Amino acid sequence: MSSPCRNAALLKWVDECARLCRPDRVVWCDGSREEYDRLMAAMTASGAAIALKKRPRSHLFRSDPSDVARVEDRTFISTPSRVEAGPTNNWIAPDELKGTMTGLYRGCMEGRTMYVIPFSMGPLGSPISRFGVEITDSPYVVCNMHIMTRVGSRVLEALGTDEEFIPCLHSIGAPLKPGQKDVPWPCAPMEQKYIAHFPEENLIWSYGSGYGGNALLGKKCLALRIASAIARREGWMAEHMLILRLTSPEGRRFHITGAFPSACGKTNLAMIEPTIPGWKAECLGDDIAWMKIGPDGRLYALNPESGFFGVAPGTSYESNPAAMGTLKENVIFTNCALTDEGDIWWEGMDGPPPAHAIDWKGRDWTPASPTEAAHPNARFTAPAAQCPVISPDWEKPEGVPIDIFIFGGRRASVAPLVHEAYDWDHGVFLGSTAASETTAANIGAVGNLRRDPFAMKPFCGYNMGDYFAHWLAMGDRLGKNAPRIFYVNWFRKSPSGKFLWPGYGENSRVLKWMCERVAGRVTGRPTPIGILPRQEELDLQGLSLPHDDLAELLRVDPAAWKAEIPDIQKHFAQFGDRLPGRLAAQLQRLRERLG
Ligand code: OXD
Ligand code: MN
Repeated sequence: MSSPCRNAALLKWVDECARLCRPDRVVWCDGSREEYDRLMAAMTASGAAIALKKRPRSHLFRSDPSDVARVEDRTFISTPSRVEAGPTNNWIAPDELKGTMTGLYRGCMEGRTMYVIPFSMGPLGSPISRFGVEITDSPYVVCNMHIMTRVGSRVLEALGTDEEFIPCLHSIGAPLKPGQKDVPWPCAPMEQKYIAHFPEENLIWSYGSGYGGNALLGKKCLALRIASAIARREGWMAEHMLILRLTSPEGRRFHITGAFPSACGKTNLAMIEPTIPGWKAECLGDDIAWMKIGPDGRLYALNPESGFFGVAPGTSYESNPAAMGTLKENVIFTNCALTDEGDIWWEGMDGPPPAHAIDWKGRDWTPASPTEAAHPNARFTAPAAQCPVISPDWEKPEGVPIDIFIFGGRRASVAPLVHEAYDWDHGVFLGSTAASETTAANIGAVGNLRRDPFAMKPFCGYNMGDYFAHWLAMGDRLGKNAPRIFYVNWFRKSPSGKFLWPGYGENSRVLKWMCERVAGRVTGRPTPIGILPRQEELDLQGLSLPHDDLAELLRVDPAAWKAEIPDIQKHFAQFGDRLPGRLAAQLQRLRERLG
């Protein structure tokens, strides 16, 4: 097929990649519905996809059991010096990594088609948006990119003859010999997987995995790792944050962004249905926020994605009705279970489990089976526009002005339900020390406590110490317009291991308190760790929360916090002289307040 592209740099790069990867053919993706349906039909015919009888235009994929999540151990920030990548990233020198990966890419698309996907992160025409082009040999990736980004001819048109783009090269790393039969989910062994970022060149190379953030390169690779490095250079922010609008009964709008580690309920909070009367919520994004200071000096946030790549297990009409409403049609499901009626199922979905299903590995499953039917990191890929609570302003080119930042994590103890930072520096301290128990979103042990600063540990494209400094610098620029900073923990447990807070829609009660703090309607109470609500300031009408549970949720235990200090010190020490003195001063102040 002759190329529809007029952009000289893009043509040259595609030509170089084709010579290196040696695909049987090159296809320029036009982003049309017809293209999506054609690829899905081909994948259904080959056995890679299963068309779901119960959901129009929806398909189920089962990955290789070794390729089920992001691979942080195989993810690299390849800056010229190790210190630029910092202690929280894996590092290999660019020459060495390029040498290794070039060897892997050589001939890696033999027997396959190379797809060229021009895409835009953010709506076309927005001053905040950026272009990327992903080259991939996975039609599954092409279809996911159709949902997660704006793709195709309109982007190619916007790329014109010389518009800049971020090149993203992806291969599943599984060439086919002539006559060799393909498998449903081809990928390379773990030790050959590389998710590589070259921030100095704005370049992304990914090899060996077809799953999620490893392969949909607009998401974590471009919109977080590379964008965070660009944002630092250019003076804006690329964050692992949901974006939410809350409107009070009086009609005042509050815009909130929230950073939580993967699989800690970010999508649920993004689509919250408030349980408190008169408050309305709209979703603007569930995973990533790009934020720039606007002409009025406030911070404006835009979601660069156009779809949700959400964790399926636990999603139900009870926990997240808006997500369930989004999943009725045009959805890609990965590693969910298949019911005998031709629908998907996962643990935690409403109603009783099916009497029989096919599990994510393609085996017969019944409720008596010893293993889960869906993988804990099973996902749905769904268009954001289908979300019943999507805000009419979610694609507003200039974004929305942010009032509130929330940080949080999953902690059984120590962190109370909510506390507010005393000021910006203290808020940056809270973000920089955020801690959470690990989840299935990454390959590795689940349930261990780790510090995940700003929920960006796996996603910061440069030295995290410099990233903290960038946050401080943004606060200096924002001054009195800076959003207020809060820290939440929906996951605190009683000594007997029971969750103390009901979570989900009831989290609106905590959001309301934050809005009332912003509006100056409540004072809170100062504690050594920050400002907590007075018990009577939390709107708990209609909620039967035992008094002791409330007291425990809002309890600050100085001894437990003092015990945290050596761990925070150790965490900070890894950044050496890149740790801003202002954060060391915050730690000292916390120590003093704890007495
Ligand atoms: C995600 C993640 O997929 O954070 O959003 O893992
Ligand atoms: Mn995420």
